[in-house]
Amino acid sequence: MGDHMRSMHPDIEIPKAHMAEFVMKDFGSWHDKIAIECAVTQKKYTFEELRRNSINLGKALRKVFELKKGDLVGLLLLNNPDYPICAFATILSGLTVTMINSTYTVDEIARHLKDSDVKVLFTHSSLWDTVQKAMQKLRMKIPIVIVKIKEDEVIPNEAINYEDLLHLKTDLPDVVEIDDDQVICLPYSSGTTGLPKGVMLTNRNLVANLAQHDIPALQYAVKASKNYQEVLALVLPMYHIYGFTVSTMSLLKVGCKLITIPKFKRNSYLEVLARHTPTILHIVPPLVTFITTHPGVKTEYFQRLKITLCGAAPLGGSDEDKFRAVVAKPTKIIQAYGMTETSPMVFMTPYAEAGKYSGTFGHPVSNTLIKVVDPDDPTLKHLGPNKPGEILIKGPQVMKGYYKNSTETESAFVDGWYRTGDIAKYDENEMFFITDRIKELIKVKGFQVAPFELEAIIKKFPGVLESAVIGIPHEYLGESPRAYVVQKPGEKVNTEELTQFVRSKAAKHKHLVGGVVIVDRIPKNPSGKILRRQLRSLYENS
Ligand code: AYL
Repeated sequence: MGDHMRSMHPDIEIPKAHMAEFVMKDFGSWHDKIAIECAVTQKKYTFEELRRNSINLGKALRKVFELKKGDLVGLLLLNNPDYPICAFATILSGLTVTMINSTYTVDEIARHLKDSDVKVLFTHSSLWDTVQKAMQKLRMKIPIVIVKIKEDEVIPNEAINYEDLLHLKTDLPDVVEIDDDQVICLPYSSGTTGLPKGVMLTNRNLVANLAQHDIPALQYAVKASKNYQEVLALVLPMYHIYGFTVSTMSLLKVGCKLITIPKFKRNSYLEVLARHTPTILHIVPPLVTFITTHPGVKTEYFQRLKITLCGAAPLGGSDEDKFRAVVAKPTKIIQAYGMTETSPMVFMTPYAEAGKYSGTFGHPVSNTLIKVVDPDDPTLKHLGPNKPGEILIKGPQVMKGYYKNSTETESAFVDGWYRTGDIAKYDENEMFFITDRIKELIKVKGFQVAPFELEAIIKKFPGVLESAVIGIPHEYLGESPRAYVVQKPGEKVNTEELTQFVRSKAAKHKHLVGGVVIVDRIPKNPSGKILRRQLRSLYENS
């Protein structure tokens, strides 16, 4: 056993390419096929339209807003056919795209805009008021571009119409050359601790990761041809790295048709499955639960299904087996593991091995080095098989660092290894299994919830001395946040009002569905760090 383990896949050469051009490289071969279609409005683009519009919009962005290399463009958008156009346009123009969660509250949007120094924001009329409030809060004014969801929408006077930009005539070059090391994408993640931070993903990170999972991905996604096209029901939001890179970028790259719905609703999802009978599903564990338990789900929806990818949160072996039983076909379900900081793909079950084992996310993707270590061992010695330990990662997909946050960047790495805060083990076949999570992060429906962020909100509520938030198991959500609250001496906290207060400040997935529990004390170490494990066992039965 060596000092670390290497991916069992042969190393690949990471192409030297501009990320957007890399994705669009083969678009010409299937230019007239539909690339993306909204299941609700039926708005659609062919691959050629997607490419042309991306180039045009990119030029207009540079012309109208006089942006310079590396400037931030914010996307506060629902899933819709124009989303990838906005992203490609930004990247083709040498700018950086930051995806903002479209379910965010005013406070959360304000924080994201401020932290990322967004210069231009793309959004919808339905989010106009929220955005205005966020900007008032920040006392800032930036150009807002409105992307219509419905044809007959009225656009606010002060806004810029996306369509006008798309049709603007300019004589600028199609593409702005960039260095491989330039940050092109800035999604947000709280990592192992603290508040959400901008994750600096470079051109090389994203090209590498698309190439790294091209090999396993191509084994299931057939490149579009005259008579054949894969179809994906794209319901995971494109503001999350899973929806952005794994679903949108990597599948457009092979000519797959993406079916979008603006907001996930159970019925719309069922309609997409019924009408489009996708060949590929990209899901998260709560959707596995949905598919295996909802009475409206019919086996015939899966008649063309070839492969299902599931990631972002743990999926138990028995849920995987139940899923196979419902979709009936001998479908392959592949688990993937990764994180925003790793662009995101790190582990994936190889296609050939899918279904042979349950509850595993397989091997590291190519060009990836892994260590499994005792998190408390300062030498960080690789433990070898069958011993659970923290996963450490090295590879071309690992982020450059956190935006404007060198302290957090430094603590995220040790000797060049990225510390995941996840505990896993691998067996004799080098199949990996997650066993625990030691970082603060809570995962609700596969989305991140940073306890520190909720604790900061709770602290502002009358009567609260201090609080600690942890995730507790939830049947459908995976986990749900629960707050343990200590009251100020002589004061009482109204837990219902506190729950309501959090609802007004934080997006839905962060709501205190796990409840609020009043306690006498919160266990901490001498430097004041909350001991969440101890807290968990202390109040296990409350
Ligand atoms: P973030 N099993 C268990 N936990 C997981 C898994 C998995 N398969 N995948 C991700 N996680 C947890 O940044 C883990 O704690 O990225 C990890 O540190 O929102 C954290 O989620 C990262 O959360 C894909 C499809 C990766 C999805 C993803 C997940 C991206 C989530 C590769 O192909």
